Amino acid sequence: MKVTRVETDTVTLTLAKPIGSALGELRDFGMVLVTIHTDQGLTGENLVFTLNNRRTPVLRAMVEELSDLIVGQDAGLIAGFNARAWTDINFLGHKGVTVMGISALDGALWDLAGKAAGLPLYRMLGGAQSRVPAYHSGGLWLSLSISELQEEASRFMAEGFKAMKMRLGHADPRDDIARVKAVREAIGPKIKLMADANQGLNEHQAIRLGRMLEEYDLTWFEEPLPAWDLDGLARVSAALDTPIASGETEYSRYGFRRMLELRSADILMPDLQRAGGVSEFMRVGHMAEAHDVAVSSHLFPETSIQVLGALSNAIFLEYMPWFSPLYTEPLTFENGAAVVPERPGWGFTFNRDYIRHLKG
Ligand code: SMN
Ligand code: MG
Repeated sequence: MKVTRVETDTVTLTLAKPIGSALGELRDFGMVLVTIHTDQGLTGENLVFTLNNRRTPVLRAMVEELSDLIVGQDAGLIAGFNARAWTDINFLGHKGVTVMGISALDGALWDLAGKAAGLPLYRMLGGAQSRVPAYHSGGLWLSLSISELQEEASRFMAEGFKAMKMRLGHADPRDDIARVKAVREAIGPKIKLMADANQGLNEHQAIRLGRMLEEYDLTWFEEPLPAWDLDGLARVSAALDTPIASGETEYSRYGFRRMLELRSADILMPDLQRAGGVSEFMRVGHMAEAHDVAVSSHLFPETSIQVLGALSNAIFLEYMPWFSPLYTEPLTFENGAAVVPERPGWGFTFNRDYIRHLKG
C-alpha cells in the first residue's frame, strides 16, 4: 500500500466558557486535521493542535513540509519514516513543532496500518489491557470557587469517575491547600485525586507545597517545575512521598531517557503530539518499563487509549473531553476505566459533518 497524498485542514474548536489555568486563560484550540490517502482507498487520520489557536499555520506547514517523506512510499514502513524524518529535522531541531509534525504523520500511518490489518492499534502493538483506568481532567480549574470545585468533583463521581485531577497555581499556596482540602472532603478518601501545578513553582516552593499536601493523599503532584529543570524535578521527587508525574512538555525518547536516568518523575505522562507519535510513545513506554516507572497520557484520550492499552505499565488515561466532538464514535467507560475500542486503527474516525459545520 502506497501513500498517494497527504491532506491537511485546520478548524477552530471553541470552549463553551474560557478556563483559568497556570498556563494562562484557555479559550480555543487550532486543530490541524491530517488525512493520509493511499492507492488502496484506505485513509489514515490524526490531529495535532495549538492552544488558543496561536501559530496554527506553522504547525500545518510543518506537517505538509514533512509529507514528501511518505508520499509515494510504502505506508507500512513507519519506523523507516521516523528514521528519515529524524535526520531531516536535524537542522531545525529535535524539539517543538518539528516533532509535532512527525507525530501527526506517524499517528496517521499507524491508523492506516491498523485499518489495513483489521486490528485496533493496541492489539497490533502487543496488547496489554482492554480497559485503562481513567481520570477526569476536564474541570476543577483555577477559575472555579471552592464551592464550584466541590460541586464539580461530586458531579464527576456521580458520572462514575473514580479519579480526577485539579489544578494548582494560586499566588498564595494556602489557597491551593484549602482547595485540595475542599475537594478531598467532597470526594472522600477512596476517589483518587491528582493535582497539576503546570510548571508554576520553583524547587523550594514545590517541596514546601508538596509537603503541605502530603496529608491529602494525592495520587500524583504534576509538573511542579519548569519543564526544562529535570535535575530540580529529581530533587523534588526525592524529597516528597507523593509521586511526581511529569513529561507532557517533553520531546522524544532522548528527552524521556534523560528523565529516567535522573529519576525526575515517578510517572511519565507523554503527550502523543509532543513525544513524537505512537512510535515514540511506545519507545518511551518500554524504556519506562525497563526502569519500573509507570506511564499515563496527556490529552488526546481517543488516540492515547490505544497506546496505553498496549503498555503493561500504563496506569491512567487522562480523560479530557475537548476533542471528542470531532469523532463519530464516543469513548466509553466501565467502572471508571476507559474501554479500548476493538475497531481497527485508532477505532475513532473524524465526524466530517461536524467538522464542516465548525468551519462555518
Ligand atoms: C493541560 C495542558 C494543556 C492544556 C490544558 C491543560 C494540563 C493537563 O497540563 O495536564 O491536562
Ligand atoms: Mg498537566
